[in-house]
Amino acid sequence: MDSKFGQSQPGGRIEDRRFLTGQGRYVDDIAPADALHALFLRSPVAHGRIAALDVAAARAAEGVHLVLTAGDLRAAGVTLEMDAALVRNRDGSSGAATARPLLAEDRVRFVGEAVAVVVADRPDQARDALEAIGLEIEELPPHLALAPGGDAIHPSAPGNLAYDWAMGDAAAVEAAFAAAAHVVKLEVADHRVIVNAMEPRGCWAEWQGGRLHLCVNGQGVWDQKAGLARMLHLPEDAVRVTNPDVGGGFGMKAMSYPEYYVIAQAARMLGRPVRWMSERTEAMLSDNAGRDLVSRVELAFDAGHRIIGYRVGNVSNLGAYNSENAQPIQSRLFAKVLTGAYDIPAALLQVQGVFTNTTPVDAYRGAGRPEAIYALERAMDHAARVLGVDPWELRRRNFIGRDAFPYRTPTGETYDVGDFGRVLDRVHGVADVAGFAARKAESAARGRLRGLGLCYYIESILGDPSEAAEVEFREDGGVNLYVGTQSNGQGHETVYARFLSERSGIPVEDIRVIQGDSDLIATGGGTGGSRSVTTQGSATLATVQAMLAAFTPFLAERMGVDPADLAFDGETFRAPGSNLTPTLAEAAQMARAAGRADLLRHRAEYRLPGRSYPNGAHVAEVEIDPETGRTELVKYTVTDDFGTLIAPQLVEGQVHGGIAQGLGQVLCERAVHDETGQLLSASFMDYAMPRADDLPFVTFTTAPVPSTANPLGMKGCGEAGTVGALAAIANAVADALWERGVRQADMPFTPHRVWQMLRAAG
Ligand code: SMO
Repeated sequence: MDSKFGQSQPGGRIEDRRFLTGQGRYVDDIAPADALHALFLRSPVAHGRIAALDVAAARAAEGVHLVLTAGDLRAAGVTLEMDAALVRNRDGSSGAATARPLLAEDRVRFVGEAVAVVVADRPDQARDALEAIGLEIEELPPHLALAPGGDAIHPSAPGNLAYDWAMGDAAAVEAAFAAAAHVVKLEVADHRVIVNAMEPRGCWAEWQGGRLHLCVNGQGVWDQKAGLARMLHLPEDAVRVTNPDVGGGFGMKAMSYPEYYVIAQAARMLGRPVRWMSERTEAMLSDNAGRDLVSRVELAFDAGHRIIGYRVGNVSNLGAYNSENAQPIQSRLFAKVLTGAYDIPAALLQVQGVFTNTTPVDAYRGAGRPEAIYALERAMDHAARVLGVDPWELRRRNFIGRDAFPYRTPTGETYDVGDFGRVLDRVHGVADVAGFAARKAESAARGRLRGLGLCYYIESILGDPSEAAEVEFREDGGVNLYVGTQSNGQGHETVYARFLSERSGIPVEDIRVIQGDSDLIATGGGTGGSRSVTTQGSATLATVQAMLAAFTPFLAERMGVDPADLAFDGETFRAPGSNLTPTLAEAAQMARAAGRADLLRHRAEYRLPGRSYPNGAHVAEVEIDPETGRTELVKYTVTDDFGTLIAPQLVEGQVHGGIAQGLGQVLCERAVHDETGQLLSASFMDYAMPRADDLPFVTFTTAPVPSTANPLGMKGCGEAGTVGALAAIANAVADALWERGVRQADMPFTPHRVWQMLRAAG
């Protein structure tokens, strides 16, 4: 690749001036001035039959324009049940469908489930009207255990078993375990967390000229557009969906939610804009949660500590309904990196999903891949301790060799390239692992336990492998770049504008990146699965190539040269025999003057020929005060292989954020329900988010091997920080606790829980 490209791009983010000066345009900032305010009545109990739902008083209340229940939606011809992806059971049948209604119809199945909506002139009027609704519920016993059983929440799922799925070669795994010199087993709990985007979910809708416009803080507009057309029975061209600036998505905002359809329908029925923004507790109750599974992990080793078989059984909590992508996460997506960075000949994943009377669970930063790597990497460190071998050596001995690529895993992924040994060597030096013993002694002198944890992760990027980019030369001399991905704060505007500028010579300040409007952009894959910069960059590159090709004959004629002699040097077109050296902007001006509108818009699509596999090593050191159980992350080092980097500074920022989210789950965050299914951790007083001073300085380095699966050599970086951080930090805690006799150490490592583990171990 030309050295002009790649590792350049210093300076801050273009969008930060807007964000930091209060000029961000978030969904709640830009609702139409005359929008009515909607509030949802939500179930106060986890499971019950709706015995009465009387909205007459609410309808008559001051300022109220509309009250809708499930019956009203049905009467208006709205399809009530949302769609969700289902997996195939082991016996070939389909995983259980759950007919999730937009508003609860005759049953409520989790605390926070929407039952009715009130639309009023002012929020306080809507609140008063909500309180005037007569909702009577006959309570049913909730099923809350992370295990099949209990009265069925859905008739389609007897015993609350959502699905029973498997992948792998059971016979080969059986044989490997029978032949093993050592078998190491570990149960790995990966508890439920609440995503807590800084900006809670919200939307507004307007109905204008027979068309619906839904503005929502999502991760892409096209799926939502299709969903609205389907559920509200509108032609697709009568639906416009926009995503403005979005304050954090993390997978949680990638899915559709009942509220969006209800608000859209309310606006349609009223012919007036309607707005809704969740409050924090409401968001904690109604946003899809993350993780929530337990994995039983078994590793079979030969006498030389080579892994010859791997078996994982997990049970995961789907909550009360299938959310859009929930069933595939702990099954198909978990399977993608089941065997991690290791050359394991035989593997088996067996998965059960269960319904419980809790908020639905869906994608959260990594969606299945952090869970798989967490289980595997906890087990690797555990195995090293049990077998009495160095955890670094155990990994090195089992790595897929650098010459083994492309490597096909037992679950059918083809890793294109990698050099895991080189990454591990690098991080070993940078993390000063050699100095750990001295640091541990120094901690001990202060009465602290110190632990070191390693995680070698690999990830598979996901999402739509196709993306498009369109460049439009504006009348004012500037350029619009239309993209199909969606920034939720990652800095796409900066990355895309600089990328286009570097490849087209168009000054970065002349480029406006336009995202998130289904009227302006025909198709797109949105943001998720660490796909954005790889797919959008590749598509932009294809668009630049198409644009240069389109201008060539036009300019050759103008310049009086043979098209074959015309070259673009990154800034200007040149040809021997002509002293004209137009830039692309100048070429566009010439085209406009010549009436060549076709040269003012250029669009190309690019489809990735394969997936890429970011991987790397995270090394964490923790200090624990055994008197209080307080755990502090004191040193953190990462070496990543993200392939070629387009914007290194922003990549590092993604890793920092990912580590912070991993640390949150490992040390403090946890969704806690009581025995009736009430969410006890439903505010920031009770749900502990990590804070800036919980994080040490993160040392970040890369040891890239460019991917062969896209023209840019990129691998994706958005989720990787979280994938690596979970096991690295948890392994460090487990390492510190091991010498005190703790053998089963599950996160979150809150002071109380760590103190209990130490006490229980004596
Ligand atoms: S958890 Mo993501 O937006 O694939």
